[in-house]
Amino acid sequence: MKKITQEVNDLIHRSMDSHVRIAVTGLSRAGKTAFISSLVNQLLHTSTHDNLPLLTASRDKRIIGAKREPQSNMMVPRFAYDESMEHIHSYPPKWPEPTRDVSEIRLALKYKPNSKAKRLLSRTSTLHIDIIDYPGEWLLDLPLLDMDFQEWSASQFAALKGKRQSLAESWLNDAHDFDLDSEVDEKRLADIAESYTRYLYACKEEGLHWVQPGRFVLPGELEGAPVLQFFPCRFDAEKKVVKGSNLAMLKARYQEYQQKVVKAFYKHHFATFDRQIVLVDCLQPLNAGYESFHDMRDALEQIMHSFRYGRSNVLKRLFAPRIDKVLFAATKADHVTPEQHPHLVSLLQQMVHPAWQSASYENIEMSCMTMASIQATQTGFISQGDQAIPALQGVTIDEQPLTVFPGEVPKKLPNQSYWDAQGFEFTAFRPLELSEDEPLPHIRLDKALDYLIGDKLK
Ligand SMILES: Nc1nc2c(ncn2[C@@H]2O[C@H](COP(=O)(O)OP(=O)(O)O)[C@@H](O)[C@H]2O)c(=O)[nH]1
Ligand SMILES: [Mg+2]
Repeated sequence: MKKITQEVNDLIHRSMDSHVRIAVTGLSRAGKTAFISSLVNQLLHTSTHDNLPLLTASRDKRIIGAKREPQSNMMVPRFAYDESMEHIHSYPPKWPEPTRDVSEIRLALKYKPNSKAKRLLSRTSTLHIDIIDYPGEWLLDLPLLDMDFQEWSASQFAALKGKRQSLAESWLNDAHDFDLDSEVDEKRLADIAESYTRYLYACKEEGLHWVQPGRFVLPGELEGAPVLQFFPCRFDAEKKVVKGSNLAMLKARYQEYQQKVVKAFYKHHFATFDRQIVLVDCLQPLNAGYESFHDMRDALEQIMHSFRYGRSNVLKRLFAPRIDKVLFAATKADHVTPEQHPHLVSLLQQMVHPAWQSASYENIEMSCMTMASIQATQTGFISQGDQAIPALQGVTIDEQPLTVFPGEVPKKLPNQSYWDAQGFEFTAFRPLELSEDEPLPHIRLDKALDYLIGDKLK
C-alpha cells in the first residue's frame, strides 16, 4: 500500500513538472552572454535574496529556489556560465568573453503554484527552463530559403550603396576576372569567398548589421568548411550552367547552405523554442550614425520575419512553429541616466512596431522594454550652478573612474541632422566590483523574466 501511495505521489509530482525553452538572440554584442549570465545568476539567488521584485511569483514569495540541471540537448555546447562569472568577479572585473555559436543551459525552478487546479494536486511544482543562446545573425538568413542563387546574388549587388560600396571594393576587385564557366578552381573559390567574408566583417565593423549569409560572420563549428565558400556573382540566368564549372560549384554550395545550414537551424533549433527574447543595442548605432541606425532597423525587420508564420510562409512549410511570445529588449540601459529610459523604449518601439503591425503575426504576443542585465554604473546627480543634473558614475574599460551625463536619447527615429548637430557619446563601462555571494545588480531583468515565464509559474 505504502509503495502504491509513493508511486502515485511520484506520478503527481512528475505531472506537476513543466518545461519551457527560452531562446535568447540579438546581433553580436547586443548583450546575450551578459543577459544569460545574469538571468542564471538571479534565479540561483532568488531563494536567499529579494532580487526579482518584478517577477510576480517572486514578489508573491512563491519561488522556493532554483538549481542547475544537465541540459536536455546533448548536441549543443554548454553555455559557459561559470567562466562568465569568473570574469565578472575577477579583479579588476571584466565582461565575459564573446562566444560565436549556439549554446544552452538548463535550470529547475521550484515554486508554489497559486492556481487552484495545481494546488489541489501538489504544494510545489517545478518549471524546467532551457535557455538557449544563438546569434541573431543566423535569423538574417531566412530569406535565402525563398531565393535561388541568382536572385540572392542580385539582391547582394543591389545593396552595394553608400558605405557598402566602398567596403566591397576589394572583394569586387578580387572577383573581377573570375571565369564562372571554366573548370572548377577550389583555391580561387576559397580566396574570393574569403574576400567576400572580409567585406561582411567590414560591414559589421562599420556598424552595418544586415549581412548575408549570417553564418559567414559567425561560423561556429563550420569555420573553413566549403559550404561557407561561395559569394554573389553576376551571370545570365537563362544560359545553361556548364557541368563541372565554377558556377556549378557555387550553385551547389549555395543550395547546400540553404539545406544544411539555414533549414537545419530552423528545424533542429528554432522549432523547439517556446519563448523568444531579442536583445537590441540601440546605443551603439546612436554612437555610430545615421546609416548604421537605419541599417539596424532593417536588420530588425529581417529578424522579425522569423516570427511570421502566415499560411504560405516558408517556416510553416518546414515545421509547426511554437514561439507564442516575443520580447524585444533594449539592453545596456545603465549607459544612460534613468529619466532617459522611457525614450529608449519609445525608440525601440518605433523600430519594431511599424514592421510588426504591417504583417500578420498570428497568435504571437509581442512587447518592448529596456533593461540592463548587469548594471555597471551608479546613478546620481551633479550640480551645475544651482541646477542638479542627472549623472552616471562608473569605471571605464581602461580603468578610469568617470562621472558623466552621457546625453539625451532621442524619443523618435532621428534623422541625419541629429548627428550633425550633437551626436551621441556613450562610454563603455566595465562591471562594478561585486561580492560573489550577492546577485548581480540589474535593471528590470525581472520584468523581462515575468513577461517570458510569468504565466508558467501560476
Ligand atoms: N553597461 C553594460 N554593458 C553591457 C551590458 N550587457 C552587455 N554589455 C556590454 O556589451 C558587450 C557585449 O555583450 P555580450 O553579452 O558579450 O554580447 P553578445 O555578443 O550578444 O553575447 C559586453 O562586453 C559589455 O561591454 C549591460 O547590461 N550593461
Ligand atoms: Mg555572446
